[in-house]
Amino acid sequence: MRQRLAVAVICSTAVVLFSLPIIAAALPQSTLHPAGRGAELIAGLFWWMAGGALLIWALVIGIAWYAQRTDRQPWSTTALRRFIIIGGAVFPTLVLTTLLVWGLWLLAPLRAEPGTDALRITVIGEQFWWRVRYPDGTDNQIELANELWLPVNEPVELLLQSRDVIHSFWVPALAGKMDMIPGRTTRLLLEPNRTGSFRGACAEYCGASHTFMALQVRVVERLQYEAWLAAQRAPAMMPTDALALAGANAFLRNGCGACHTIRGTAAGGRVGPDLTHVGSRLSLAAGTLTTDSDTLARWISHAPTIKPDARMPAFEVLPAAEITAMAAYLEALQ
Ligand code: HEC
Ligand SMILES: [Cu+2]
Repeated sequence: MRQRLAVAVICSTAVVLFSLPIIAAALPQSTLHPAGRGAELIAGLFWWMAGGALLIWALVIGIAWYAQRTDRQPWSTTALRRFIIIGGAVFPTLVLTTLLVWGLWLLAPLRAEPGTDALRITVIGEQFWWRVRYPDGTDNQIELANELWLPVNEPVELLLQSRDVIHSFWVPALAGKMDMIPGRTTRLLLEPNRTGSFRGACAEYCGASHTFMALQVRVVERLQYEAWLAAQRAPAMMPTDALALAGANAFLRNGCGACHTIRGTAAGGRVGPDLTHVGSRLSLAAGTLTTDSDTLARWISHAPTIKPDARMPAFEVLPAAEITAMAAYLEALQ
């Protein structure tokens, strides 16, 4: 009786465990709902492993169930020995060797070199955000932050670097993880095959705000990608609205330009994210906040409270009117 109960408990636990990945596949940041070639290969490996695990598990439970029957015939020593050698040594060796060979074989397509004319984007890990550099069509690059827009069905090579500690670049729907190591450039090949928005995260603990280091990837059609890049390439427009204009002055007067660049203005700092088009960004502070003016004002006054250890000082000592004006200015930087 007790054995039957044990089998029932084990079975229901397994059903719950095996349904977890199926539920997870529906979440926005899932390896199991791939949108790129790398992620597809990895998801394929996962499903075969999960299926195989289920099968082996059923086999083991079947044997356990058989073993607790009272009417079974005793086994001879030779039969038992053969059973242990095959089941305990030969079978696991075969299964693990197959998985190893398969895993190594997967590495080649994941590490392939894209053509020389492929899009190459540099992504640099910072505490706690992503500095992104796109080629601008000439020999120069434009600098953006915390989001990547990619044309669908085209291979893209990411050149990954870090300025401080080890970070790890991971957009589960598109490809596997790749460490960003100070002093080195690592590569990651992305080949998105479906349009949409995909969330990514830093996958290597990098400090107090590691959890607030997310990024958005937008996979779009080629034309939409080009329109976006052209808009990002343009310098910032001088605002026409009086409040935003006051904000532009306050931005320079309060020294924000020592850390931030706004192309087309005197602000040319290199410490923090480029803010030329910050109002049009999908998120603020690396996937943490929205880009409306209220949130911007809150961020400017209390950045390190919102994001512990963020390398941006709090400006709560400034008059509220100046903060509101700067927030209006930044929101208008579309
Ligand atoms: C000492 C350098 C420094 C100064 C001075 C500074 N910032 Fe920042 N700022 C940063 C850093 C670093 C970040 C990135 C923080 C993060 O996301 O982890 C940042 C982020 C931001 C962001 C969010 C950008 C994005 O795309 O996520 C805004 C907006 C911003 N700062 C506005 C300002 C304003 C306005 C001032 C002046 C009142 C200012 N900053 C002064 C370093 C600075
Ligand atoms: Cu990180």
